[in-house]
Amino acid sequence: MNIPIRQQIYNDAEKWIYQAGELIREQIHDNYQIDTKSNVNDLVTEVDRSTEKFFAEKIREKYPSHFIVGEEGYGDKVDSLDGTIWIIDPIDGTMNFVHQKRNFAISIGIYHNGVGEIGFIYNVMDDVLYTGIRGEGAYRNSIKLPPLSDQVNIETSIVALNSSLACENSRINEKKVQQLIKDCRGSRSYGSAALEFAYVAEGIVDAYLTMRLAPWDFAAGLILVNEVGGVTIQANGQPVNILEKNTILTTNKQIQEKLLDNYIDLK
Ligand code: 2AM
Ligand code: CA
Ligand code: CA
Ligand code: CA
Repeated sequence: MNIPIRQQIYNDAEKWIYQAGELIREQIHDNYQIDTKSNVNDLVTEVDRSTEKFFAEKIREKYPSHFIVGEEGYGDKVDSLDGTIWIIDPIDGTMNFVHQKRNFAISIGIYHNGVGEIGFIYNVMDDVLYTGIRGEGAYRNSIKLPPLSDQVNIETSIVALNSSLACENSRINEKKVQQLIKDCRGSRSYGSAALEFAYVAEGIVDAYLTMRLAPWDFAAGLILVNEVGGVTIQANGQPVNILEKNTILTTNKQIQEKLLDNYIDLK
């Protein structure tokens, strides 16, 4: 992607994210409508929908040739990586949004011909914006993040994962996950995939493992983690498909190898 165009897109996206964040903060104590999606614990609110609509309208007005992939249905039907695609999760961590009124993020990944160019993860209530720009680095509120440590052992690592992975389940060997939880220094579940990616990029969490994420959950995070020298793959070691649901392991290369060899055993 041409650099001046990328800068323009970056500036617009950043401006819209701060505006959307302000709108969300204004509504956080309102009596907004809460619905369920695939199951009773899969929540969506009016605020998720209005926030995605806000981005879709801004993007279509300014960049009519760009494509939008969004969780809440305001995007386009996209089945090719050609062109510029904005992959948007208006609120990542809706359960946290509803129950905790914090610990959720706006996540936007911008891809050009399949290459991740710009990633934004905005922790709305903390007013912390993580950004990643291909080839330029990753930032937390404009402060550049250092490269990930490559010296970390499992024993000194903090691993983020969905705690249901340690329960009996049909997708991953839960005994190995339990062993990982025992062997690592500490495990965490934040309930926002985007923030979990951001924490890996920031180096405050060493790995994040999860069994089912959609493009809008990982599109931005993958770019951030790349920029600090980390890697994001499927839990079976294969590359991630940007437009599909994936299992996800994001971490530095050393831990990735140890996790794949010793702890991740897919059924
Ligand atoms: P969401 O809040 O945007 O739906 C929760 O552990 C994390 O997994 C959140 O980032 C959540 O994103 C994501 N997630 C992906 N698919 C989900 C589903 N079917 N139900 C609930 N959370 C889901
Ligand atoms: Ca959702
Ligand atoms: Ca999400
Ligand atoms: Ca969401």
